[in-house]
Parts: sequence; structure tokens; C-alpha cells
Amino acid sequence: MQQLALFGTAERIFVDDESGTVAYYPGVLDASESKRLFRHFSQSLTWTRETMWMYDRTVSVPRLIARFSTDGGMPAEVTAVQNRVENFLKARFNAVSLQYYRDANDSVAWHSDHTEDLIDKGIVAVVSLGAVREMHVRSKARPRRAFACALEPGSLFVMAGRAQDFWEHTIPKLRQPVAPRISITFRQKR
Ligand SMILES: O=C(O)CCC(=O)C(=O)O
Repeated sequence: MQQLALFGTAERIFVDDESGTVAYYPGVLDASESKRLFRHFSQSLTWTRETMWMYDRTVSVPRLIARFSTDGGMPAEVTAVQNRVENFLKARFNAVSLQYYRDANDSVAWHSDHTEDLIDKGIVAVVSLGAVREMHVRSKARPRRAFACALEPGSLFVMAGRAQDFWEHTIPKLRQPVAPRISITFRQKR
């Protein structure tokens, strides 16, 4: 599999064709705001340890999660980030989940978001806070195309169009220690 890891603070359009759009925008939130929000969300949200059924048993999801709907009950600071993302992308979102990656053992496995839950060509937009972790992306079709992107605090990673049909993504576990990270995922649900 060809793998190209890209670091740095430049905007990147990784994919923009009939298989969707995958793009990275650094600095959507500035450094001090990112730090403040990381501390605030770490301390103020109720983080849940979710479980999932895997093969023949229930296992803990390897990250903590907080979910919100825009119908109500969303903390003001989450709404503020949502407004920033909506202004930036000129799009509206109606579902938000926050993920807390405590350490190098926390991760999200290879997956694509369930398109049946999203509007047609719905956008999935991820804001990162805290430690830098890598997002790896690969095509479902073989031979695989693949790339990785270091998600810096304050950045926005966007998957749009048919991206969930053609691509899958993961935040892998790391061998070396890493500080905690929070991601905020905004979705356009049906
Ligand atoms: O935490 C991230 O950056 C990605 C989360 C993710 O893959 C998802 O919400 O589908």
C-alpha cells in the first residue's frame, strides 16, 4: 500500500473527485483558543465509556465519547465551535460527537461513517484539540490509495461528497506515549 504521511500547517486537498472530497484546514481555531477549549471540554463534559459488540462479546470502545444533538442540551462552547465550522464550510450540521483519546492506546479502527445516517453526500467535519494524532485514510477499492494527515490542534478535517462510500479512515494506536486529544465531529444527519 502506498502511504504518504503529510505534516505541517498547510491546507491540503487530498481528494476532490467523484470519490468525494477529503481536505485538511489548519488553524481554523487559533492556538490559545484550542488550548482553552481542550481544557474546558476535558473538565466540563460527561465523558462516557461506550461498549460495542465484537464477534461474540462486548468490548469497550477505546476512547471516551460525549454526544449531542443540535435540538437542545448542547454546551455553549460546543455550539460556538459549531458556528465557526459552519461559517468556515458554509454548511449546517445537526449532530455532534466529541471523542477523548486519553493516551496512545486510544484509537478509532478503520471505518467509514454510516451513509444511511447521513444526508445524501453529507459532510463529516472533525475539529482537533490537544495532542497531534494522525488520521490515516485509504480507498475501499484495491489497489488501495492511501494517505495520512497529522491533525494539529485547531485544525479541521473534512470528508464530503461520496467520501464515506469510497474511503475509510482510522486514528491508529501509537507505540510511543502521547498526550490526550479531543476531536469534535460534526455530521449532517438525516
Ligand atoms: O477522532 C477523530 O479525529 C475521528 C473520529 C472519527 O473517525 C469519527 O467520528 O468517525
